[in-house]
Amino acid sequence: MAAGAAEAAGIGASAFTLVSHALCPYVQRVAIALHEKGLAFERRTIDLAHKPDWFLALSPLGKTPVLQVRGHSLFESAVICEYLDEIAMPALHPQDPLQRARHRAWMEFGSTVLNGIGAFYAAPDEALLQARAQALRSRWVQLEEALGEFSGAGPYFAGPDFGMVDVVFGPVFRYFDVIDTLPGMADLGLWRDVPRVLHWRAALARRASVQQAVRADYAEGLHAFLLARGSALSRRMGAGAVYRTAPPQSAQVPGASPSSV
Ligand SMILES: N[C@@H](CCC(=O)N[C@@H](CS)C(=O)NCC(=O)O)C(=O)O
Repeated sequence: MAAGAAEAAGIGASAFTLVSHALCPYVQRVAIALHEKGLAFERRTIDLAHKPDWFLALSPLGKTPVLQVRGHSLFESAVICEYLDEIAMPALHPQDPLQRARHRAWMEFGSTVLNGIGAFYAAPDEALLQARAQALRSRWVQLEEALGEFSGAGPYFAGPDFGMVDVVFGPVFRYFDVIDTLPGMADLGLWRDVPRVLHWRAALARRASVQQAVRADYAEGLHAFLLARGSALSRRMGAGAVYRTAPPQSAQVPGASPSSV
């Protein structure tokens, strides 16, 4: 990265700067991992609908997150999380290479679930919305089975210790803290007969690192984002709907309208 771009980005005062978008689940992964490691960091939040030049100079794919470390720009959230796991304790991956590979595979599964969530909230009509909801439900059923194998008495993916698969799924489940409140969602039966997944989701929602990965106005920002999609879900929400369960606690609401977050 050019030094000028770093200056424009305000990077340099702390060892880690996380270039963020307020709703991005991949950014949240990095924020959670940094918090779990006790590593202080600064945030630089951008509007993905209007990507600044300094950001495009840092991010080869034009995506958040970017983690700025000693003048270097790291991109791709999984890569960044793996890096953080190599430089600071506590370890978020198992020691055993085979188990570690299995956990990485479930991290990748988490990325596929995020794509499924994006497809769900962008579904153009009711038929597709319902089909994509059922596709998501199938993912929860797969996770229910995986938890039976990995989690034991829980509460996390691999038992008592919080790990990298938990880092990935904290942001996945957070979407549903808003989505579950939307009209007609209960009828879709998304969470029927997946008690282990629900137990896991609740444990992740209580984790300080997961809670602190977003701003206080996240729920309101996500609600506004979903409402603006022009999708079947937006129409269910209704024009002019205001999110009331989690009133805004911070002044800045994201102005970004990327196609997905
Ligand atoms: N594989 C990437 C995905 C990152 C990603 O898709 N970020 C979204 C926001 S959540 C983004 O920057 N989108 C802007 C764009 O694609 O133009 C990662 O894990 O970091």
